Amino acid sequence: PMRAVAFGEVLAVLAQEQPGALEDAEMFRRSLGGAEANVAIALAARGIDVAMLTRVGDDGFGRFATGLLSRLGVDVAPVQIDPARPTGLYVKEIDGGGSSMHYYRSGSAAAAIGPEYLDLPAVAGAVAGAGLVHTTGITPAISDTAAAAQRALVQAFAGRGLCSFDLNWRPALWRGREAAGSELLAGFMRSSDIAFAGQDEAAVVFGVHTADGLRRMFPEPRWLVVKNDGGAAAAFDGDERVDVAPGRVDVVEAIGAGDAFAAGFLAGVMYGFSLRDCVVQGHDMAALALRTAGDHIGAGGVG
Ligand code: KDG
Repeated sequence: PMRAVAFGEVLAVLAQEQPGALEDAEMFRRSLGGAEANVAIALAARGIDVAMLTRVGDDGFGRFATGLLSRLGVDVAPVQIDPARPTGLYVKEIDGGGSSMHYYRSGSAAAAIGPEYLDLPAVAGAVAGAGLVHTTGITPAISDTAAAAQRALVQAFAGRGLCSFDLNWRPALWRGREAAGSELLAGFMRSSDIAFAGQDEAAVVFGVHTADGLRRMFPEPRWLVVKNDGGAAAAFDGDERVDVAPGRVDVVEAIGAGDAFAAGFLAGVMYGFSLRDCVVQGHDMAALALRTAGDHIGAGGVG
């Protein structure tokens, strides 16, 4: 099928080894995160030819991330190395019931990306050869220049292929500018062909509580998928709507499940599956992510 590119920040993850308060944690396991990278890894696992568009630091975490992506089948030729800024990082606190994220990413190599990044020959080449571009609501939150780069990418790609966008509302990144954030992300929803949103986050960001309400607010994307934690996902293709419940899963950790879902659905679209089968693929990929402690599904989520 067609080729894909994913644009966004790749993060090194340091996850607490033993559950408990972060202040008592002595041991951390290194892994890889970043919503768009998680999608790229899952697309590669589904046999899609996919390239990662990002910038990392000239540091060990950047080399780790690039090396792992490459081993998991993602084309890293467009990954730029910033000699002056670090690779973004987050610490995953694992305390009793769940995991929480603590970001160490302001001033990162990826946050410094601007529209000029798109002119790099390896980047322009990957985009020119792609039939699908995947972005999320995280990148516009990390810096104004990254938001501008994403807008330029989507505008340049419109009409040439499918723009996929996952809302991915991250309150910690929008604190104090929530209203501007929801307006910005509404714009990205409208300029996408395939849009994903969770019912909970759509309620927070757009004040809309139902899938039909979200469809009325965003008629533009041909495909719109509204996910519902643990419940049925509603998917629209034009006027058609299907609701598909997930299978039963013993959840190890939920982080990254939305990304795996998006990749499964996107692979379905790229392979020409029916709307229902695209959602089934989404749930299947999400189940893999739910069964692993890591954010991504490559190598069992390890590494
Ligand atoms: O969807 C999972 C992501 O949230 C995680 O991998 C880290 O990209 C990340 C973010 O910004 O939260």
